[in-house]
Amino acid sequence: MGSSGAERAAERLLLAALCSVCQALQDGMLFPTESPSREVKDVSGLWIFRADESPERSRGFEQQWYKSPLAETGPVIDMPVPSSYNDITQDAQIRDFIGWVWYEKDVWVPARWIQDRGTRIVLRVGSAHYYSVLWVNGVKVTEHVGGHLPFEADISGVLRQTSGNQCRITIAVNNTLTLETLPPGTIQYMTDRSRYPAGYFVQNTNFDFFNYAGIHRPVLLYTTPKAHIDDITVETTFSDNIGLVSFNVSVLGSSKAAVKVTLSAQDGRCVASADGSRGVLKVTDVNLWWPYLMHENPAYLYSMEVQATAEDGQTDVYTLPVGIRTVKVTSTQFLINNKPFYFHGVNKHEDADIRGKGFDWPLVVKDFNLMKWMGANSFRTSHYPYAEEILQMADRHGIVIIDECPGVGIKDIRSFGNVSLAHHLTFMEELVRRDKNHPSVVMWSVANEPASEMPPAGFYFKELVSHTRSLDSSRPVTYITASNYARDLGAPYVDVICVNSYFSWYQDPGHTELIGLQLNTQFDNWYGKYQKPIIQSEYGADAVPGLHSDPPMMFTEEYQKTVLQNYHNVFDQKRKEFVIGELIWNFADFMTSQSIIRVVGNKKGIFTRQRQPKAGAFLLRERYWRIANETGNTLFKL
Ligand code: GCB
Repeated sequence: MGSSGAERAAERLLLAALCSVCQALQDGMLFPTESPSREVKDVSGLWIFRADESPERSRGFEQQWYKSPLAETGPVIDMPVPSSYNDITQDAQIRDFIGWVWYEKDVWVPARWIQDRGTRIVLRVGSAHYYSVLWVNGVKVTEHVGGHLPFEADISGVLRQTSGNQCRITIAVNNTLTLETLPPGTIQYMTDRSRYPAGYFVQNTNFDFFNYAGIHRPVLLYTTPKAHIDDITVETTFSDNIGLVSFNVSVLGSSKAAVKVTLSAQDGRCVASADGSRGVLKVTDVNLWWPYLMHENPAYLYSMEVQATAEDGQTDVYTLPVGIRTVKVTSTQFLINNKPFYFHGVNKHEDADIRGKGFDWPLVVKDFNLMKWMGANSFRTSHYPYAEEILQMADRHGIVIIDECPGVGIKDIRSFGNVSLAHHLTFMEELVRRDKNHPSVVMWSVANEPASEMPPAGFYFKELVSHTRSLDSSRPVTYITASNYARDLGAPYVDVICVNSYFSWYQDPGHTELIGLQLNTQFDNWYGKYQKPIIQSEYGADAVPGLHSDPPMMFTEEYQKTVLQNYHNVFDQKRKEFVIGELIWNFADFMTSQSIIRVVGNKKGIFTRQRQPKAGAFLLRERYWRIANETGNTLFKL
């Protein structure tokens, strides 16, 4: 691949990034659900796949692979969707591929969808890494910059104009990361011909997880009536025993649709209703949404049915789960429903054998079972937004979420420029639009460990945090810092200080006896300077499962346990003051790129990548249940 290929790919990325900034989010992004007026057809499953291995990665576009069946353009292979493509084959070139890959699937669209001109047909991709272009029957229908978030296109027109109810979906996905993408990266050409062949290049990144790529979440076709509910925004509060749900419904395709909103309790009883696209519902004897282990009846969800009836009499119906709760931050506390909430939880990754970052229900349900088993009440979506289905599970189980955007590895000063900032702001808009109605989401995290000591970081984070607040005033905003309190330029703008530290691991490796002193200093410095509550948003140590030594040595299960115990001693003092949470790094072992500091991935999991507990998991389990019994409103049995 010559330099022009990657430059062209980068250029395409850039153009699309700018384009999406100009369009700034007019439409909603409701999760597709079935209703009396809506149908959903999941077209995930087996797709065909072709990586564009041409030196410049541009052959697919030059030869217009989207115009004809992909198999006619050259050799194709089977590829499951959703899944990362990297670990599916035996081919290291596919595992490490950088550039455009092509996916295709032929599906049938029900004839009645096509015939009924009042039906709108939408194609939606849950997420693809990172830059995608979508065609239906050879016609381009949309493109999208950024992984981890959904994008969709109204394809009714294309289907009605082309070959009836046969629908060939082609998706080209490019995983190239540049200084302006999120996360950022650089393509580096190796020009020393005595060491590298012509055109040799690598993708550099500054994050510690494998750069999995492909179509990571389900691909759906769904319908709505032409006049349809485009977006719903809900905000909740309460006073005494009265819950208040303010709603705002936007309808597209009709300027005079009559909107009716009905809120039902879990037993189906209607508890409030209103007419109009905006308003406030009052719920007497409200059942609040409480976190897991904070209440004996956690995660109470009402069901809000929205009906929009257009002039022609057609009604669109959409049902949204609603949890009524409040979130507030003081200088020493995090309050949920006006009661102090202590985060005892985990950091996760979307990561597993074979499927990489591909969405997988068995894995999701297993992970929730494990979190509940260990008494975790929260997790952070390190280092990017997780699948919507995961947030829905968290809503239903009362697991509290810090929702993070993929601002990870921002270490190069050129990634603090205007183009990067514009894309970052747009990303936050898309994230808030998607996740704003989840009661489980209690805080936005705009980045992880950026180079926040570099001078542009002050302006960058001021803009980013204030823009996020303007999108959603009901939740606090943070970013995760690893820099020294005295050199951090973004901290003045956040609501909660989140700090990552690895005493006795990256600093003073082997010296667990220093943790107490260093961690106390860390907390006192940050609190002394900012008087904001603090979450220890990462701490931990690698443990290769089955490796033992006493006295403990690095990489053994005993060492991981000892590090945790030393941190916990300090947390137990400081949580009486201003420390409001602890999130272990990491829930499970996960894959990284190959390097001399990783032995087939990062081993800081308290579970293995196959979700089996290491010694540290049992330690945390005892601790979390004990804390729940001290801080919750009721007694729980382990
Ligand atoms: C960190 C990063 C996380 C890494 C972790 C580690 O500070 O936020 O992405 O995986 O440390 O294990 O090095």
